[in-house]
Amino acid sequence: MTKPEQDAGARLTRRALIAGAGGAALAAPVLAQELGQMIDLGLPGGPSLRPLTPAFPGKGEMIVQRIRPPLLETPMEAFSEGTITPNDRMFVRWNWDMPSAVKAADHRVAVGGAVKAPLSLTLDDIANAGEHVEVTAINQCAGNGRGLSEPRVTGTQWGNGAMGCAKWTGVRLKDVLAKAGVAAGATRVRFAGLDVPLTDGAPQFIKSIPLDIAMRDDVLVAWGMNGEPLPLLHGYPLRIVVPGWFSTYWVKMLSTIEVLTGEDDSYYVAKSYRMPAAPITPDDKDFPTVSITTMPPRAFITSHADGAALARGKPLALEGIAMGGDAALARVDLVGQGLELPCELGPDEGRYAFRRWSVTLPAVMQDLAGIGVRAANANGIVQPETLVWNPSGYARNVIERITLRAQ
Ligand SMILES: Nc1nc2c(c(=O)[nH]1)N[C@H]1C(S)=C(S)[C@@H](COP(=O)(O)O)O[C@H]1N2
Ligand SMILES: [Mo]
Repeated sequence: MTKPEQDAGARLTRRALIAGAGGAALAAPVLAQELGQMIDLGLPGGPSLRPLTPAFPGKGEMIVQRIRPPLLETPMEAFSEGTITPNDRMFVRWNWDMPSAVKAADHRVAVGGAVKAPLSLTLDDIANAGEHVEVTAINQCAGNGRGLSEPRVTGTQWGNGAMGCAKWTGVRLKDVLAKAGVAAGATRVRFAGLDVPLTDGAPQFIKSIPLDIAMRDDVLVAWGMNGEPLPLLHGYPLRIVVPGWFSTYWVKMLSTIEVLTGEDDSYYVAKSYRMPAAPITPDDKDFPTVSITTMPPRAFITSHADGAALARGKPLALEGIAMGGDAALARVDLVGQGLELPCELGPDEGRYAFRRWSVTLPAVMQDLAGIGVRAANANGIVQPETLVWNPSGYARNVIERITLRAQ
């Protein structure tokens, strides 16, 4: 009997990337049968196994959460060295179908709404809109790690690999807005991309940010990712980058910039990507919600997976990555087993980047159960001991714990 996923896979297009000066395109099918070995994401609600495949264009080994529209998760092992996530290991998330080709010469960005002069900008116009800026920033899905929620929540059952850090190059959004001239009464700036809903009547994926955030010096209309043109899967030719904010706002394949007056009542702002305004219990039904916006601090052990061995009687060197979220990382402590040990921090590559941490424990004689790392940021936000549960598993930042076995 054929599994439903295989039926879906057989209809698909092989995501072989053809990128050139003229644009980027995807061609030929990624078939479900091409998917490789399975990886266990350790999701408590199960099913926990996912296929690993290098078959997506421009991608190394990625965890397949969904083939189309693509949802690809980065295996944690990709975070074990350095702070930059290579383009071929960056997670991928599309809500709706993405175009399989974009021609650079034909691409236009409409700038409209509450502006003095509506514009239709070419890629050259965007590139000439202002100073070229590079920002190193973490791209993290608001639902990163939601598959680890207990009780289980709805949405893509991500492990912790829906995150990555890249160097983004572009112009300031405020310089692009200045070309059109923001009109009096402007409140928010909304973005749309080239992707369209797969089902009739479903809302388009459009997102907006408050005007003061849009005017920040580090909020970009970006075309570069780690020194290369944005890959198609990551939004060729242009995407929004809002450092410190969850990447749901980082609209890919940017085609429209719309200045709003008043609130944004569109689906993905007013109805979705929201969490309880104050902590709730899983039984609570009616509660006020707020949009998810800024990222809280998080830290991960990358040198050892859960259940890995440690050498009894030898010093144990642990290391990993951490992020401050929307503020600089202030510290990382190893916690658990009655420990509270400050970790050494690696080079600072900017407040929105991953930063490495390391710590060495003296001779360890037994299993280390439930150890973890706790990050704190410059705003005094510290990772909590217990999960702040919410129905969509957004903004997870509970201390992640592992157990190491003495051998
Ligand atoms: N046009 C467009 N942009 C989008 C999305 C989308 O569905 N369409 N998804 C958003 C979400 S929810 C996430 S998590 C990030 C993922 O970025 P990446 O695929 O480059 O990792 O893109 C954001 N930008
Ligand atoms: Mo996301």
